[in-house]
Amino acid sequence: MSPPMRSRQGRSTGGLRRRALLIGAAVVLAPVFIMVPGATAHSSAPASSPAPNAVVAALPRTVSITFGGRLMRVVSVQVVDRKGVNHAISARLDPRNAARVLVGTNRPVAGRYSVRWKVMAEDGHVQTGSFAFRVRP
Ligand SMILES: [Cu+2]
Repeated sequence: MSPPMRSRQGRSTGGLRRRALLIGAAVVLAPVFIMVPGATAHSSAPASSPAPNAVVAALPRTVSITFGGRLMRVVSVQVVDRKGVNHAISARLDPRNAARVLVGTNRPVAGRYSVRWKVMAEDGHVQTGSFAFRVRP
């Protein structure tokens, strides 16, 4: 009768220790898991319209860039033609989607455009990048 009791006691002590270790690990790992969603805001290759390397019939009045996470603000966006002329006249966060930047353009010409963006992610990190598309003559 006494050996099984001892072994039961031993198991329960081991279980408690294991539980304490698991709780300790959870406390240590929690900040890592909390930081993961912020990391997804860092998208080095965001989706855009026009898409990177697209060939379109005309320069859209609005170029949009969609990131992997919410942004705090737009720092700057340029839509530059081959001659170095900037065709962006405005750049703002989409009021319906804080992960999207809407860029207003004017004076369209045919040719290659470079979109150079600089944004601040929700966690305060500034990111830059660029992509290009072409407008058919
Ligand atoms: Cu960040």
